[in-house]
Amino acid sequence: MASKAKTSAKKFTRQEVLEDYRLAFRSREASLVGRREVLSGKAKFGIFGDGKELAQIAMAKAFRKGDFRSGYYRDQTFMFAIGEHELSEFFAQLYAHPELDAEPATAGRAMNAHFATRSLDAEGNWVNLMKQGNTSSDVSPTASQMPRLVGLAYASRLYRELDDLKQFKQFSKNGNEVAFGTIGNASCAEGMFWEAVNAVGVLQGPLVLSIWDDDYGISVPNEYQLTRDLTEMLSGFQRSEGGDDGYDIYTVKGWDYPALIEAYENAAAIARKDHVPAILHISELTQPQGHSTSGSHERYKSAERLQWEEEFDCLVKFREWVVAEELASAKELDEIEEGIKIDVEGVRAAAWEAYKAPIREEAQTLADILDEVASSSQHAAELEEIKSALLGNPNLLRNDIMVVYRRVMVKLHDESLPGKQVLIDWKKAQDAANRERYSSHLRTNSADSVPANSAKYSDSSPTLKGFEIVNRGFDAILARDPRVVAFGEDLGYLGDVNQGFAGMQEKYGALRVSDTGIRETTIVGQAIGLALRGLRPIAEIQYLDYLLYALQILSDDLANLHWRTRGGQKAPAIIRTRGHRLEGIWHSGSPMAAALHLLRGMLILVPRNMVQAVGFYNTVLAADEPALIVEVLSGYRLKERLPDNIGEFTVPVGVPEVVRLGADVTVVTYGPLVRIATEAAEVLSSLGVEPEIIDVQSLLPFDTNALILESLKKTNRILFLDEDVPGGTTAYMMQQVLEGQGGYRWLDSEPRTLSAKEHRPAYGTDGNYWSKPNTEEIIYTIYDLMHESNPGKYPRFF
Ligand SMILES: Cc1ncc(C[n+]2csc(CCOP(=O)(O)OP(=O)(O)O)c2C)c(N)n1
Ligand SMILES: [Mg+2]
Repeated sequence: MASKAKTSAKKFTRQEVLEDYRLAFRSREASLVGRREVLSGKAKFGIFGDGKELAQIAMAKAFRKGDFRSGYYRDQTFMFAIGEHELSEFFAQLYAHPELDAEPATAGRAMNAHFATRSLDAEGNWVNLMKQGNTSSDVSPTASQMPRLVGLAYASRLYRELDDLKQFKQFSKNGNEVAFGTIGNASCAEGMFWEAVNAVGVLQGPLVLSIWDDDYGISVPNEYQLTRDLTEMLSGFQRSEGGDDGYDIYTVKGWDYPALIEAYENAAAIARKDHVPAILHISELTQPQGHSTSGSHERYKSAERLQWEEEFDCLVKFREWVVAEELASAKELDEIEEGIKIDVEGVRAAAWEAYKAPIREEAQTLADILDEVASSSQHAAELEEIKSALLGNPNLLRNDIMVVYRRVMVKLHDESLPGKQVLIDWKKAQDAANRERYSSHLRTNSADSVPANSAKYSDSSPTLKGFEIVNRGFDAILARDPRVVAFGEDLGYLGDVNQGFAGMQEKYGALRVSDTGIRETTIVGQAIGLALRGLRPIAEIQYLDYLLYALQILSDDLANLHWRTRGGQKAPAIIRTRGHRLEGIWHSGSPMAAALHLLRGMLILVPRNMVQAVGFYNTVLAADEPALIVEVLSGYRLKERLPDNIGEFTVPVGVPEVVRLGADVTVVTYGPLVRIATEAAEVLSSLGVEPEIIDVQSLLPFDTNALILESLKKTNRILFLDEDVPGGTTAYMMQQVLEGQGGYRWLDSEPRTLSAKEHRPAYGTDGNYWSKPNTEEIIYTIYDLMHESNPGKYPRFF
C-alpha cells in the first residue's frame, strides 16, 4: 500500500496552515538559538530537530490523548505540537536546569532533546494517562526506543481483547491508543530495529512508526548503513490486499505538507481502528545545522548536497507552498517570523534567568557566611578575595561554589572559629539538596514496604516438585490479578521449558500466557512497554545465559527509567529467568555481576528454591518496581512443601536468611550454592567446624538491616561464595559487608571469596566440577580458614 497522497490544498484553512507555519518556524528558531547557546558556552551540548519539523507536525495531528510516543532526540517539534513540551522547558533542559517545575522530563538529568511526560504524580501514583499525550522517556543509544514500542503497541490489543482489563480506564479506552515510534534512518541498521519491527508484525499492535530519513547518520551516508533504500527493504513487511498480518508502508517526502498530513491520518486511523501497524518512511529530510553541536556537517557533506539541503529544507518548501496556494503572502510570513524570533529570545532569556537565579542566591548565602566568618579570622583578606571571585564569576555553577567552600575550609583548617560550624552546616544542607537533585528516585522503594507474610504449612501441605510449586504460584497470581500477563519462548503452549506455566494458557487464554519469538531484547521491550501502560508483565528469558541479549535494554531503558525521569515514570516489569549450574558453556553460566553492575535501579532476586521464588513474585507484584528473578535451574525436580497460602505469602527483599546456624565462620552465598554449602557444612561439622550459612537471596537491595554483620560479629570469619567469576558478585557482597556494614572491624581472619573459574563452565559432570565451586572445594576452603586461625585444633588434612 505504498502511497503518495495527492491532496488538494483547498482542504486546509488559512488559520490551520498559519498555525502550523508558526509552530514549525518557532521550533526552527529554537534549534538555531539552542545551537548558539552551546557554542557560546551557556550549555554543554545540543542536538536539535531542525529539518524534521513538517513531518512531526503532521504526526502530531494524528496523535490523540492516551497515545504514546517512543522516539528520539529529533522530535522537539512533535512535542511542542502535542502541547507536552514548552519552549521554556526546551531551554531549561538545554541548560541542565535541575528542577522539575522547570524541566519536567528529566529534571536536568538527561541531555537536551530527551523528552518524557510524567505518568506519575508527586507521590508516585499513576496519573490518568488518557488525559495526556504520553511520551516514554527518551534514551540516547540509537534504536533503543524500539524494543519498548513492542509493548506500547501490544498493550492496546490486550486492553481491547481482555474483558477483565476494561476496568482500568486511566490506561486505555478499549485499546484505541496508538503507539507512535520515531527513529533515524541510520539507526535502522541496528538489530533492535528489525527485531522490533518483526515482533510488532507478528503481534499486530497499533504502531505507527516514522523513519526520519535525512540520508545520514552523523557523517555516514545511507550507502554504508543500509543494503538498499529503506522502503524497498521494508517492503517484505507489507501486508497483502487480502489483509494478512503485516504493515501498511508509506513513503512520503519530508517537505510535502499535504501528503504528510494525509499519510499520518490514514496510518493512525487504520492502526487505531483495526490494530494494523504502519511504517512511514519519511524521505528527503535535511539537517540544516548538522548532526549536533559537536561538529559541522560541512566537513562531510558535498557542496551539492548542502545546496540541495537548502532548497529542500522543509520550511523553505512549506513557505513556497503557502505562498503558491495564496494562503499568506511572503510579507505576512516575514512578519510572523520576526515576531517569533522576538518571542523565542524572550523565552530563552527567562529560562536562563530561572536557571541561574537560585545558583546566584546560593553563592550569596555563602558569601554572607564568609563575611561573618571573616570578621573573626586572621585570613580575612584572603576570604574577601575568594568571596569577590565567587560573586564575580559570570558562569557560576554549583560545583564552583563547592570549590570555593573547599578553598575556604583549607584556609581555615587550623583556626578555631565559631562561624566554622555555620559553614559546615551550610555544606551539609547543600550536599543533601544536591543528593536529592542528582541521586534521588533510583527505585520507587515500594518493595521494601510490602507487608511480611510468611509461608504457612499444615499437616495437609503436600510435598511437590519444584516446578509444581511455581506452577501453583503462577496459577494463583494469574487468578488474582488480571493485569498480569506472562510471555516468553515456549512459555505459552508448552508452559515453559520446565513447566512452570504448564496448563496456564489453557486456563487463562493465549493473551495472558503466550509464546514469543526468539527475541530476548524485544521480550524485555514488550515487558517495558506493557508496564509503562499499567500492566504487570512477567517476561521470561529462557536461560540466565541469554540475559546478555537483553542486558543492554534492561540497563539503558528499564533500570534507570525511574531515576532518569526523577520519579516521572515507572515500568514495573518482572523479568523471570533460570540459571546457574546445569550443563555447558551456554546453559550454566551465572553472570550475576554483569546484571548487578548494569541494573542498579532494579530488584535482583536469587531465590534458593521454588517456594522462595513464589514468595518473591508475590512481593514484587504487591510493589511497583522492575525486578529480575533468577530461579535455580537445578531446583525444578527437587521436592518442596507447598505453602497453604501460596498466593499470599511474601518473601521480603533486602533480607537474608540464616539457613544454618554456626559459630565458626559466616558463609555468605545465594542460589544453588545454599544447598551445596549446607552439604559441605555437615562434613565440616564432623571435623568440629560449624559454619553459619546465610542465603543473601536479594542482591539488590542487599541486606538492608545488616544481618550478615551480626553473624560476622559472632564468627569473626567470613567466606563469600558463588558461581560467578572471581571478583564478580563475591566482590560486590564483600564490599557491601566489609565496607558498607563496617564488617572489617570484626575480622580475625582474612576475608575469603570462592567463586567459579574465570572461564565459562565446561561441559559434562567433570567439566562442571572443575569449573564451579564444588562441595569439596567449599569444605577445604572453610577448613583452611580454620586451620590458619588455629593449626593445632585444625590440623591440615588435604
Ligand atoms: C548505540 C549507539 N551508537 C552510537 C551512537 C552515537 N550516535 C548518536 S546519533 C548517531 C547517528 C544516528 O543517525 P540517524 O539514526 O540517522 O539519526 P539522525 O541523527 O540522522 O536523525 C550516532 C552514531 C549512539 N547514540 N548510540
Ligand atoms: Mg539520519
